[in-house]
Amino acid sequence: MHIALVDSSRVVLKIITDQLEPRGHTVSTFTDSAAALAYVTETASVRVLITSLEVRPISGLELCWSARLLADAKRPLYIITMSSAQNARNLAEALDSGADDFIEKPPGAESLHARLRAAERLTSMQEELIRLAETDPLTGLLNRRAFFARAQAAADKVGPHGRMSAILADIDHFKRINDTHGHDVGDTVLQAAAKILGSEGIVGRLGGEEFAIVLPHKSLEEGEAHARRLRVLAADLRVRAARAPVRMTCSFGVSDWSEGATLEGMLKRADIALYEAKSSGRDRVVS
Ligand code: GH3
Ligand code: MG
Ligand code: MG
Ligand code: MG
Repeated sequence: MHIALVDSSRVVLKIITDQLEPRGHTVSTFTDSAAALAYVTETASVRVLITSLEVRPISGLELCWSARLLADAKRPLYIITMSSAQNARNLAEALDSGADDFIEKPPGAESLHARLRAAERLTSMQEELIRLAETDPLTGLLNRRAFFARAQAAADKVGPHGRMSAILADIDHFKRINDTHGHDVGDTVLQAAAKILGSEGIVGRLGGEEFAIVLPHKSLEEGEAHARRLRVLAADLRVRAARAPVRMTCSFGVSDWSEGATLEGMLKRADIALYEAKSSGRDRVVS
């Protein structure tokens, strides 16, 4: 696991690092608690934060609190506090500040490893729950809620003067595929379509046979080019079925960020373009 370790003493940092690294952990050490907070906030791979309560410039309790708030809420972070003065008050304060565990300093190697095994169990389970909550089970793409959350986070990063484009894709006459070949084949077609559509960007299944793609930093022209490639790939696909190979086509609506720079507005314009693609004959890209 990637562990961020914070203590005012380089000697303590060295002792603990020497216990952790031989067991395969990656350790990033800090004597400055503000630097540690910035690092943990920005570095998604950090699973465990071990901090002494006696650190500066921000206190260990504040560090726990801020790391809890600032680390992406969708990311498991296990926090272990350490203090040489182990007493009930420190323990309660640490846990109330968002810590998961409290150990005496310096920690014994065996108890530290046991606590890290607990951390690994818990964070793996959290990670799996987050994955399940974000994924559409049929296609493996983001579900509707996760798509909007990710797309909004990307939009916030891009900012009003950046570039971004969006594609809405909808399988043409999908109902006929279900009616002709059965629902199971319909499901297989959805999975095959998702594999093609999911190749780039933030991609979600919004419902039924409708998909959305957000391409951060891509212009309208780049979004159109991507949609045209996807259209050809979808039309060329043959999905195996009992009777005969099943073909499909998709319609695409493309828009960009430039008018108003809101996710909602951009997707609304893509939806209008998709409607136009449908009403003008399907199997095409409109922007
Ligand atoms: P259009 O070209 O206008 O988009 O026509 P369409 O038939 O694709 O669209 P319509 O909205 O009429 O039908 C969508 C169908 O998709 C109806 C619904 O039963 C089917 N569907 C929705 N979700 C699933 C799914 O998870 N699996 C399967 N097999 N079918 C689904
Ligand atoms: Mg429809
Ligand atoms: Mg459809
Ligand atoms: Mg539809």
